[in-house]
Amino acid sequence: MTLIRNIAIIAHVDHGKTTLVDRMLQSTGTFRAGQEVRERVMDSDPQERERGITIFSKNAAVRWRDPDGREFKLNLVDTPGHADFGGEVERILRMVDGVLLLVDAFEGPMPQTRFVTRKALELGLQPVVVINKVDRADAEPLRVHDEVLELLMELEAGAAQLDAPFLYASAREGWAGEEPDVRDRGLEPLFRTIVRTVPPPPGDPERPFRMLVSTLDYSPYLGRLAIGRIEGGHIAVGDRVAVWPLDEEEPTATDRVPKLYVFEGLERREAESVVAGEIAAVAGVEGAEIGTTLCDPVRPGRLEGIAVEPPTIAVELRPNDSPFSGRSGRYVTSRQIRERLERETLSNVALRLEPTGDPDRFRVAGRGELHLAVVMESMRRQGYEFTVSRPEVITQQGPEGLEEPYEEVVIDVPAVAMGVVIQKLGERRGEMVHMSRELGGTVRLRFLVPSRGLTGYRSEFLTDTRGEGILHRQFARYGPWAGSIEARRTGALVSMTEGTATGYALFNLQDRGRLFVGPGDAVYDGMIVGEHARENDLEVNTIRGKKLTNMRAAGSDENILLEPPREVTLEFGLEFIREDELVEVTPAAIRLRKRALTAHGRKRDRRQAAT
Ligand SMILES: Nc1nc2c(ncn2[C@@H]2O[C@H](COP(=O)(O)OP(=O)(O)OP(=O)(O)O)[C@@H](O)[C@H]2O)c(=O)[nH]1
Ligand SMILES: [Mg+2]
Repeated sequence: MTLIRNIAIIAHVDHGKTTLVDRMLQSTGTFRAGQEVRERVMDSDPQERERGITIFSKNAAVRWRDPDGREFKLNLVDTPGHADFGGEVERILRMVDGVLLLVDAFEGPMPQTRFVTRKALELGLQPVVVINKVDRADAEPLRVHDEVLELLMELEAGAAQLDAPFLYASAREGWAGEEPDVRDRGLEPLFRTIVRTVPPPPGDPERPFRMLVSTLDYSPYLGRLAIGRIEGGHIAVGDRVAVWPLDEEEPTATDRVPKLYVFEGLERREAESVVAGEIAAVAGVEGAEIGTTLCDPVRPGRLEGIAVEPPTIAVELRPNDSPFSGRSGRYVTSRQIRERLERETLSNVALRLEPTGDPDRFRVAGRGELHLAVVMESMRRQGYEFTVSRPEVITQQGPEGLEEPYEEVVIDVPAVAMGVVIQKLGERRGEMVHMSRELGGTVRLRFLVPSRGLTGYRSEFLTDTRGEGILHRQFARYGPWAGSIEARRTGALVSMTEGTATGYALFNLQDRGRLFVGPGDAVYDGMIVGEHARENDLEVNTIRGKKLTNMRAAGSDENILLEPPREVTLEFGLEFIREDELVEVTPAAIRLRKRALTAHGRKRDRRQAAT
């Protein structure tokens, strides 16, 4: 029988999880000799590669032999570290029996380190602490060791958890050791520590079959695959299984299993049967959503579900009604948008689709702007078209009145930029809760800031710190409504005509503010073509050409020096727009617009806003 260990790799963003998985795959011979393998091979989604971060949790598996010749199969789950994707970590923790907790040897525990550690400890999972990036010139592994220990105590780790082994590693260089200077044994010390520390999965193969669905995947031939750890019994191809959703009193359906898989390296390998302890992918079971239990239909039983923190911000999606609607999108109707969003919520467990009372409006709630932006970006790439409103925080009624989400913000800045950061976050109703000593010329500041106050702050922060600051934010808790917070201070440059923007017209506009369109771009009445340097909106003409009578300057268009327009991305749009503005999302372009598409309508909106 194979000896199995199921582990998740958890950490704050960028602390090296996916890189470590690369090395674990390589050092166990998962790749053929000479095979070209790109870096961070688990980050296989196009948006993951473009953004350089992990977005979805994913499974892989390696085999390792201990010095006594016993073979272990390690099921690994790589997870995202960005705070917006915390739901991806929460949903897979029920699939594992231990975690590799990675912590950067310079940065130390960060907000998301605390979040994922708390979740793992609460589920009773055994940690193995890996202080990573010890190769960094500024690494301080011993300081970080103490900080992690403090974190474990603060989070009230159990006795065994507090006793977690600490390893020092460089994922990039492919080594780990019990001491920071033991660098010549590859990852052997890591594998050895894992099999020694992480308990084998529980689960009696003689008991009735039970599996909690933690991940959904799709196969072009078989449709949905339900992935989870088998907690009892076994399952074989051809077996009947029952589906028991969390909120039902009994199983709602049974289905026959046409195919079964287990993980091997980066692939899924077909299996005839799978027993308790192993992570399986079960094909062909209708209604197997994340959090439902698959079980023996004769002796059914339900497993405890997956707990996921609630969303904190929401946007409204609607069909695109701009004059350019349908130019590039294939799916443009509210029914198509609704179906796509409903499908998304099946696997994106932290995303909620809420009714609005209007069949053409969909309220989509998530854990942060990036969480929502990634969903919308993938819809756009699949051919969907729609408009999105400004993100609003989700408030709640507390014992003392209205409450809104607050975030913990950790900032590393050069000491000289400290003043402006403290001032700006103060204006945004942030409160500084901690300031730590300088490390290599930078200071670490910790704030508690209403989420609302952080909208649009990141770009200001980068300017204020000349790109040298690092900012991390993480939902902390709900707190009292902080009162009014000033939103964007600048107005919009609004096109008052439909047509094609000309270099001449744009040249004459560019000292009014920052432009979002370039010559040749199509514009329409009500489209936002730039940010006005002043507070009010300015209606502008971007399509006017040079008068033909002006002969002397004719041809001088080539001499026009136009600054390149600001690229409008989804994230930028969501941060930028005000209440009376929308982001238009289409496969070909992302545009910003006023809600009102006529000058008259915009005037009316302004009057309404003023009263
Ligand atoms: N110096 C150094 N850099 C490392 C090490 N491990 C990873 N990195 C670098 O750190 C960056 C982030 O690495 P990833 O493996 O993507 O980090 P991650 O934890 O998977 O990030 P997310 O999944 O987005 O949370 C990359 O540029 C890596 O090359 C290491 O041991 N030493
Ligand atoms: Mg990663």
